[in-house]
Amino acid sequence: MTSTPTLYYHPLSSYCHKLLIAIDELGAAVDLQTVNPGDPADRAAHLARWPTGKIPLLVDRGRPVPESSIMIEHLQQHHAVPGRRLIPDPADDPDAALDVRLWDRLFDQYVMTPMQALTADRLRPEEERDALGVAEARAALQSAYAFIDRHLQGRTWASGDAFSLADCAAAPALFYAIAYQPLAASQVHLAAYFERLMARPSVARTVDQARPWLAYFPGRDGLSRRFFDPDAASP
Ligand SMILES: N[C@@H](CCC(=O)N[C@@H](CS)C(=O)NCC(=O)O)C(=O)O
Repeated sequence: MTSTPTLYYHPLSSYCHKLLIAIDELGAAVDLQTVNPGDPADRAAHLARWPTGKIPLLVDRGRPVPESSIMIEHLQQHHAVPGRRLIPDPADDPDAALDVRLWDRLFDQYVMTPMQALTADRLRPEEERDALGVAEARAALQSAYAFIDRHLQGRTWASGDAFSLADCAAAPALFYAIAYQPLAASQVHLAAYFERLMARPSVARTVDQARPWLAYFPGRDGLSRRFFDPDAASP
């Protein structure tokens, strides 16, 4: 009998969004358990589950399965509705599988990472803010937007023809990054891709479950009003 894995997560977290989108796409049954990394007791309990203390974390049959991309591959292998995939079968097309992994890595490292640096800076006391670090993170985002925009010309999704792991990584990374560093007007391919991502039902549902929490996102003032209305919010 297949057991139901538990996903330790928080509804606002970008990497947790990556997992929620993938779970939805794969049709996987997962129990959700909220972790608040800002709460000392929650954090201590979570560190005991896995030593990095990061969310999301999947626990399957008592075994921790860390790191978002590995969790998604694990869910695909063991818990997906038959026939649903986010990474092509390497036995069918090894290059297609590699390309999906490449674009997953590029979104995590070149969009998610500088976006997280900007969030971390906003959460610091004023006197500990790092203007140089902020400038570098903004420049990193601008450079990533430029190469991703070029890559997306003539494409629907980030890799191949189908929605994939790479798009699961792209959606939350871009959702939060654009709030800090808007796209340039010329980046029309990336702008259109962002709209396709936001219209994808799995992504729309993930954004919807985050809406009550967006008032706590430090970059909330940069979010489009369709996602967050500061006048309607009551944090
Ligand atoms: N490489 C990890 C990154 C996960 C990550 O950065 N999670 C953030 C939330 S979006 C986190 O746990 N932050 C709290 C902390 O670092 O203590 C993955 O792919 O799962």
